[in-house]
Amino acid sequence: MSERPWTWEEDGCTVVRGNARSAPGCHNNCGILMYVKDDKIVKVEGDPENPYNQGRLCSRCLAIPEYVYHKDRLQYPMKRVGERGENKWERISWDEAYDTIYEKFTEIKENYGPWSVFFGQGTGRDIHQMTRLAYAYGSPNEGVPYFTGSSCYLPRIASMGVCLGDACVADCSQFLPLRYDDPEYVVPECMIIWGHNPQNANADGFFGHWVTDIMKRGTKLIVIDPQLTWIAARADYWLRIRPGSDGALVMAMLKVMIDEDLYDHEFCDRWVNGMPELIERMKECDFDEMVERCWGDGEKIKEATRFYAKSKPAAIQWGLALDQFTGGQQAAHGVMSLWIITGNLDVPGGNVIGRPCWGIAASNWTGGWGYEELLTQEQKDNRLGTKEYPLFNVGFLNMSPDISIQALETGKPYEIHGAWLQTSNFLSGMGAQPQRLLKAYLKLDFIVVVDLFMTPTAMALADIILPATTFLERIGFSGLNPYYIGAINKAIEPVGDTRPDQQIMLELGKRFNPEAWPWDNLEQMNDYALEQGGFTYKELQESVWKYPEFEYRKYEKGLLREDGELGFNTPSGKAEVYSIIFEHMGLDPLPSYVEPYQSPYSNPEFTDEYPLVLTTGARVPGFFHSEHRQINKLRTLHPDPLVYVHPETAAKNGIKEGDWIYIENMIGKCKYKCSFNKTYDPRVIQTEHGWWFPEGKPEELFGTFESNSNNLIPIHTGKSGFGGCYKAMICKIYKAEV
Ligand SMILES: Nc1nc2c(c(=O)[nH]1)N[C@H]1C(S)=C(S)[C@@H](COP(=O)(O)OP(=O)(O)OC[C@H]3O[C@@H](n4cnc5c(=O)[nH]c(N)nc54)[C@H](O)[C@@H]3O)O[C@H]1N2
Ligand SMILES: Nc1nc2c(c(=O)[nH]1)N[C@H]1C(S)=C(S)[C@@H](COP(=O)(O)OP(=O)(O)OC[C@H]3O[C@@H](n4cnc5c(=O)[nH]c(N)nc54)[C@H](O)[C@@H]3O)O[C@H]1N2
Ligand SMILES: [Mo]
Repeated sequence: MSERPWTWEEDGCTVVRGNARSAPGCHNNCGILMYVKDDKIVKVEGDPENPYNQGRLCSRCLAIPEYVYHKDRLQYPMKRVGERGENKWERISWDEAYDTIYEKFTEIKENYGPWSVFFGQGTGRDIHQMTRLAYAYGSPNEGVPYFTGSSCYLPRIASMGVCLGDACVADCSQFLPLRYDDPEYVVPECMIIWGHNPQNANADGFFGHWVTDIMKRGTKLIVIDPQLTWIAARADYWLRIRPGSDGALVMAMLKVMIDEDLYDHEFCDRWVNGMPELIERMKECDFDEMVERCWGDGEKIKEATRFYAKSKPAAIQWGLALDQFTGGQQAAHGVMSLWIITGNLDVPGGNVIGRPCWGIAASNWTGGWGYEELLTQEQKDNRLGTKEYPLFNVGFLNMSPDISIQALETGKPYEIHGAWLQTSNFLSGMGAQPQRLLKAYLKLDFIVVVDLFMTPTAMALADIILPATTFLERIGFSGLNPYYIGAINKAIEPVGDTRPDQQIMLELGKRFNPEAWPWDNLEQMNDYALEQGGFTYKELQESVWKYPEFEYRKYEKGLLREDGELGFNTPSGKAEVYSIIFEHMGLDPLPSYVEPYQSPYSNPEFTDEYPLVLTTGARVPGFFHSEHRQINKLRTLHPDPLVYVHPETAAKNGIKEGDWIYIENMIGKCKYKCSFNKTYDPRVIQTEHGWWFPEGKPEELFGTFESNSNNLIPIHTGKSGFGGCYKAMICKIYKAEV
């Protein structure tokens, strides 16, 4: 709570305080001051009093006035009048749009069953109502039905859910409104940053600058990354490994922990399930082989492991890399075992357990709002992937993307006929083998896209496009993080004839099942959701943010289990380095190393032709996935799609810095501009992701297949159904003709 009001007058402007949210896409809820004159956003600033970001904002938020008033923003609903992809559209009213959607989706339901419509979304946007919309219609198939391996955070969430019963995050005091000044907080002595670039990404509700904040207070870093990032350059240890081999590194580290007796016996005896089995597994593990596999330096790995193990407390902040190879789930199990066996679990400055504030889940990660009461058993049974991949049943209500793609392509177990696509431009960003996905989606009878811009996906597939608003044009509450709930306070009226996503779902939801949507407007719907916290939207609006009570060491206080017993919400009641659930599912119950699907070791026969290891998608500051390419302020700083190549590797292939090059493998090829980076192993390259060219031709889908490294990424997941190949493929490079 702040002493200042939520709105005031300043220099001829009305200042509205709020918390940022989507659109545009972002994983954060930064405190923001929006300056409004004549119902127009003039500028935004970070709110210095907000404990989350303490006044700081990134370039994307600062560029928001350009985004809100961009000439390309969709202004009204449209229907397609030419062929798909022909760029022929006609303006329609909201009523006509809703009527058509109701009619077409009802027809599909009657002919093929409601499960034949997918409800697909992107990452971290503020649309948790979409599950309810899907369920009100009768479809259990909600999630990311084009994102092989659910390759973002869900593999880690699933592993934590199974082994810990909860999700953990590195503690930078973010649960405490007093932050670093709270006497209960302890600054970690050591933090491992694993496959993650906090300053560029601010991923999953973890604000990157917190790492710099704790470094100023003494924390020393170990960074695990194939490139020397800004943060790696400031670390005590930078472990440069081969992309996709993180599982080998973590096995080597666990081996050191066990062999050198560096783990916390007292904690393990009381709270950990499976230490004897882990010790046994480590006897079989060959340290040198693991080091060789990850292209690491054995001595440095030993030193770094000792440093982490001896630091009290110590935290691990991990990133996307662990989700994006097929052995990611097993590697994640290994990484979390590090923080478990060192006793850095749910202690100040360690890896702490976070749950939705007051149980109010505004997160769209795992689906669920209305699942129990709105779906029939038959509908639930038709959720795709639950039989093939039982891990989708443990706390997860999403469909499996890989089985969804199979259903699209083969009609098995049943045919798919329609799709509601809200917040995803998957042909440019999420989708591996995007041209294969395009072909599969073109078979559908009816597709609705809800977005703010005419994206390649909307252009290629939409039969109806609905224009959504930014967060400045609506009310709501932010709840993607487990630390606090912040008000999304409307600063201006919607631009043109756009509507908030939440209102669109409320209005359409009412058509499918009025009883499931008993609210007259967004404020009532928000009040309903916030009821559990004991406050209304109006109260939240005025206080701008509210923090729930927070406690460390919840397992010692009986706060994690429904039965009120001490311990963790797992079958053994303990933190499971040996997972009883994985064992039941026929998955490896212990951490292990799984070689990526395609690599110099799994397919040595390809190394002559494709000698380089390819990783993709390291975040750049000005773009969120495929967004912001039309925002001049940001694009000027980063005009072209870049591939990062070691100068020696470039020279060997006759390539100079700034040349356009082809990157190619057995799946496909793409074209990027070469940028030198000496910090990679010469055998490794990295591309950016999410590129399309809004300035390009709509009928050519804005060139989105040209510089799209997903052309080289197969649709292929791991044994558990989690983890794709985005950060571990093989390839070759050569100069492109100009
Ligand atoms: N090669 C490679 N590919 C990757 C990755 C990688 O590392 N490498 N990363 C992957 C990861 S981790 C993820 S999560 C995916 C992300 O993939 P997506 O989440 O699908 O991201 P975008 O492609 O940007 O598509 C988002 C679309 O939603 C629109 N949008 C933004 N906010 C809102 C909103 O509030 N409402 C509505 N209606 N629309 C909105 C945007 O304009 C944009 O068109 O990409 C994945 N793709
Ligand atoms: N500006 C911006 N911010 C974003 C996004 C965005 O598109 N733009 N996307 C958001 C989303 S959805 C996500 S999931 C997060 C992701 O954010 P992060 O978790 O930070 O993930 P990346 O930036 O993809 O990769 C992080 C680091 O991993 C390294 N890396 C690549 N391959 C490997 C590997 O195999 N092993 C290891 N150990 N490291 C590897 C890369 O070089 C990079 O420095 O960012 C979120 N924030
Ligand atoms: Mo992501």
